[in-house]
Amino acid sequence: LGQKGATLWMTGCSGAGKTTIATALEDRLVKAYGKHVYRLDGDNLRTGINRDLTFTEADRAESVRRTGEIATLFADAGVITLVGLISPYREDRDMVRKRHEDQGIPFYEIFLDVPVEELKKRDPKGQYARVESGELKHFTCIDDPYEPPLKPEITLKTHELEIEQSADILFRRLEMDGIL
Ligand code: GGZ
Repeated sequence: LGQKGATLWMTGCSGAGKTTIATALEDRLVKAYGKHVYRLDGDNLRTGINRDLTFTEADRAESVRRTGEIATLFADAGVITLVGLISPYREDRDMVRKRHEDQGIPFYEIFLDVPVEELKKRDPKGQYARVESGELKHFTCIDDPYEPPLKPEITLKTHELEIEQSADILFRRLEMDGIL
């Protein structure tokens, strides 16, 4: 009864395109199917529900856990949730996957696979320059770990695709799987 929810979990370094692609996909889902879609973005959540969390390994784990729990609640309400979180640790992401599997909620781990050299070139917020100058430390994918997914449902090399192409790959996968 009602519409089925799902979670699309986008993981990857800062600037890989998590927010951009989620926004493009949201647009398509709403326009084509009038779907209830919600975006949960790491940096937005950090101003509210995760405002008590820093960038230590333990706090990143807690941020992933909370975001995963929120996504399962939304799925229960029939919402397709698009998560954009660096979520650098495999173990944390696997835990979220398990929580979805246990509740029978479709879960897609989407790896935004972009070479660091490309990220430094993009640097939309000047973060990588700040890391370079030593102003910012323990930055993921530079001097803090990022563990790439071993078996992501989908890998997007966003530097080789247009934004709309990436969104389309995800859109078609959801159609094919009967989520839409
Ligand atoms: C990684 C950091 C850090 C450190 C601040 N490492 O691209 P941005 O800059 O504007 O957005 C990024 C955001 C990452 O938050 P997440 O919640 O997605 O990360 S995690 O899942 O690892 O908890 C980044 C900014 O925060 N930022 N310091 N040290 N990103």
